Amino acid sequence: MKLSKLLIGLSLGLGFFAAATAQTTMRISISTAQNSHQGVAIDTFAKEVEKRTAGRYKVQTFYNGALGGERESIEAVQLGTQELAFSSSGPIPNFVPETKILDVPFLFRDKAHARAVLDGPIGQDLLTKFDAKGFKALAWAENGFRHMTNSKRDVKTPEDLKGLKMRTMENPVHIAAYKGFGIITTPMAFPEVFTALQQGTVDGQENPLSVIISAKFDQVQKHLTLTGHVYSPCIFVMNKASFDKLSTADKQAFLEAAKEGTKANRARVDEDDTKGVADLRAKGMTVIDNVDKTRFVAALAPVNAEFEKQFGKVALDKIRNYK
Ligand code: EAX
Repeated sequence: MKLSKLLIGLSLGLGFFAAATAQTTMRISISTAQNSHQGVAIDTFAKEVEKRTAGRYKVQTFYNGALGGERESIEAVQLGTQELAFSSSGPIPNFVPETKILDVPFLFRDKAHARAVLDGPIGQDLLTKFDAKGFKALAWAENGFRHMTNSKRDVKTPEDLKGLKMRTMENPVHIAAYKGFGIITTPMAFPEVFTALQQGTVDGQENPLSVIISAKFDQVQKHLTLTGHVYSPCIFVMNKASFDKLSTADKQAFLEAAKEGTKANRARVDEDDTKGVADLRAKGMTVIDNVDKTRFVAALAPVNAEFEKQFGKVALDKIRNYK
């Protein structure tokens, strides 16, 4: 009799122990390499989630578009076939149209301005718009100011862009803007870009230094011009149902882990911006770092008039003038 009671007690104890230490594994993906501003974002996030939930949750990290491009990954998070993604804002307006305004060229003065807007009431209000679309947006992060690269010629003025076949993100605001420069636009998921540049399917692309460096675009692009024409946020998105299932404490843990990821991400962008130009020149790229940006802004005047109609001067000025 005693042995059976002992065995029942033992199996119950093991059962409770197992329940207490059960670990749920979730997946998060990026389209850049692990050794990048996006890689450090999700690696920090994953470490912080496991630490802050005492091991109740483990986040498996995937790099280089292993689970698909950014748009595919965001779709998978919306459907719930993938719990988390870290993405640039590129494809986001296709899911949450309110975020389109962030992609307007020359909207932000510098990174400090962009970070203040995203971390302040304007950016935080935009995060709430994700809920109705099946996402919990955990935090804004950073891709950086985007610059133009190509394999054909130096770009010193907006006229030099005319006729270049450039890969763009699958982003309606970018496509409209770059057509305004006379660029022949080819929207494409990021994991296909290196090969497209290598094969000459497109002449060029545009991305922040952090992406140009981590994607080794110096191997397939000769010319870089620091146009800084668009500020590109990144974002941590989670499947809403997966987030809602978390305890209050674990919800807080995921939100704080995302904030820690953003801190590491922004620090890496600052580091890349500091040394990136010298590194890329050392690797053989010609870098034009003194363009007259007012000429590029002026070249977009007709398109900007459209953006003022689309987004409203008040909303645009609210961002432009945010301190
Ligand atoms: O990883 O698709 C793009 O150009 C985005 O900048 C992406 O985040 C690069």
